Amino acid sequence: MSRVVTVGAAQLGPISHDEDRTSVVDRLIVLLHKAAESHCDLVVFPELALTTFFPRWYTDEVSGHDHYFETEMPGPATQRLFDTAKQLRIGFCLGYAELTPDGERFNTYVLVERDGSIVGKYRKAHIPGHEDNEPWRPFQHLERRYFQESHEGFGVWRAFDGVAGMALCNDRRWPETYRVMGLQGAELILIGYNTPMHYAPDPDQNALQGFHNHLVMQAGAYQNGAWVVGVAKGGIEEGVESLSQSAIIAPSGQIVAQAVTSGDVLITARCDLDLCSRYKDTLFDFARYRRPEVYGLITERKGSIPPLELDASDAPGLTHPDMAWEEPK
Ligand code: CDT
Repeated sequence: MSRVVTVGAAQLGPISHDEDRTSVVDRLIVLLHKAAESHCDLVVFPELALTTFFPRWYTDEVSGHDHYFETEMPGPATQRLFDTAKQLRIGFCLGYAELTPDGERFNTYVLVERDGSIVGKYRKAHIPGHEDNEPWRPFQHLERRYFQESHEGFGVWRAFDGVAGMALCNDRRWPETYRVMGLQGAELILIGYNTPMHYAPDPDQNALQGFHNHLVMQAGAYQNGAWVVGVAKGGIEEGVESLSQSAIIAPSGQIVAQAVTSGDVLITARCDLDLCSRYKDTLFDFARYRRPEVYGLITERKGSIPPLELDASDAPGLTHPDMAWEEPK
């Protein structure tokens, strides 16, 4: 049986702070109809696809942005999206800000099957930016103020005739994200992003945003033998320019479809999930070639700790901080 999944990456252009959910959901539904014309099985929307990227603004109270959060999914504004997708027999992945009944705030992705059933939810693990107002920046990146780090990890689910997993924006820069899913057999990794072009801590990186975006996703696809679908909310939103360049990447690491504009646009690709085994069963045959026994530091250590700087004459042979120094006999 062929396992070709036709995937649509539904890139969004800017959403202004006063655009209401009805208007945004209308835009998503237009893209769903385009996806139906292209015979898509699955449409992937970006991170925080229902609102502007509000962490660019500071509020004294953390609850100051709660009107950008969803307390239910589907909820009153998003039920139409679920109903339309089900009618069209298209699954989708949608990013939104989630406020739980316990008052926890997460940056969340939900995956929905073609029959309208919810496959799974992913809550963002790597939360970038800062917690407090930093007025020296031209705009804030306060994800660490408005979202908690989830501890649920990178799950995968049987869906779309294969094994699918999700990640959100900054997650895509970390190789562990893909590998944890790869170790669970992920064949389809869905990633939404909002990436400002300006990186205040080191503006020399601004010109490299597009390069870094594709670099990490192409590497993640190839090293894990998986399809990767990276979907942007791009363009100039509330005066801040964000990267577009949404892409669908094959398990070979090659980009097979890429957005060339920065507004609402659907790009599609026929993703043959059987292509994954060409990489998973050969060069990246994990069971045969991986060496977890020499990767211990990956989970034991968080920050990097270089070897001690010692005068070689003080400590001949000492090469690693974990090695105890013994007096030579
Ligand atoms: N949304 C998101 O995670 N954006 C980050 C910006 C990093 S700079 C604070 C990203 O990694 O693209």
